[in-house]
Amino acid sequence: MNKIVFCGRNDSGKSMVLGEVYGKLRLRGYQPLAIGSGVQDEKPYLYKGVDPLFVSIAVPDPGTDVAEDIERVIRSSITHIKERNQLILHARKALDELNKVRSILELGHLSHRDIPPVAAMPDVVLIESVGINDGYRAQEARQLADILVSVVPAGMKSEILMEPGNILLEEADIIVVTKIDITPRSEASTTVKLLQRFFRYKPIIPVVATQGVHVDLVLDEIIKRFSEPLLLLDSTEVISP
Ligand SMILES: Nc1nc2c(ncn2[C@@H]2O[C@H](COP(=O)(O)OP(=O)(O)OP(=O)(O)O)[C@@H](O)[C@H]2O)c(=O)[nH]1
Ligand SMILES: [Mg+2]
Repeated sequence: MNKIVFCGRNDSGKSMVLGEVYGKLRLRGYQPLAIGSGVQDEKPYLYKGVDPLFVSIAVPDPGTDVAEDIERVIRSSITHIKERNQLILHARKALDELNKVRSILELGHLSHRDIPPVAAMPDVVLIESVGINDGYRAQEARQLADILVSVVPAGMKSEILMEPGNILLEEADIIVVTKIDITPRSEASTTVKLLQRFFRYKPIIPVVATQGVHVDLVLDEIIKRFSEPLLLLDSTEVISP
């Protein structure tokens, strides 16, 4: 399962971007699991319409940026969804049985619509890092991510952006620049240009995360990376003897 990690300093807009990406992936037929790094992430996810069944909060140890036991968190979320689906199936069966004797017992009508549908199983994981204040340095976020999305607020000071050791910018697959609607135009444009100069071959996408402006462009870049070039090589090997 592809793991997409959203990293960036605190208050940069990670949760808003993650929530937007969740919704857009749903529209394209995926079922993401959202993993936040603190209670503060829950509200923006729900605001963006993330289904609470697919939200987990895994608080990392102090000083680290993503929870070490993320695999366990994913497994336990999936187990929870499976168990819930089992209960739903049992309830449907029980309802069928009940409906058989309904008229004899003179019960009111109950229908399958009163029972929630079975949930789809997650096929992609969205993980939010904790947003350590001093920048973009947490190695574990890169190690965990199949796709690393670094979130940078448009008003971020150039000195901080260009500090040596910001590996999460250097190694990001996609850089998302947020808050372009509330940052003075010249400041936002300086930030974007600076990033473009330093990371010439990376997609650098300015967005308004709160309103979802330009998030489709982020989605396109994410989905492009779902098809691993090495996997494509494998499949051509199978096709041509
Ligand atoms: N106007 C505007 N506000 C934004 C944008 N992105 C985020 N915000 C606001 O910035 C604040 C922080 O956004 P979050 O998405 O919670 O940021 P975060 O990086 O997840 O924050 P932590 O998880 O606490 O580190 C919220 O009040 C958002 O509404 C944006 O593009 N434009
Ligand atoms: Mg957050």
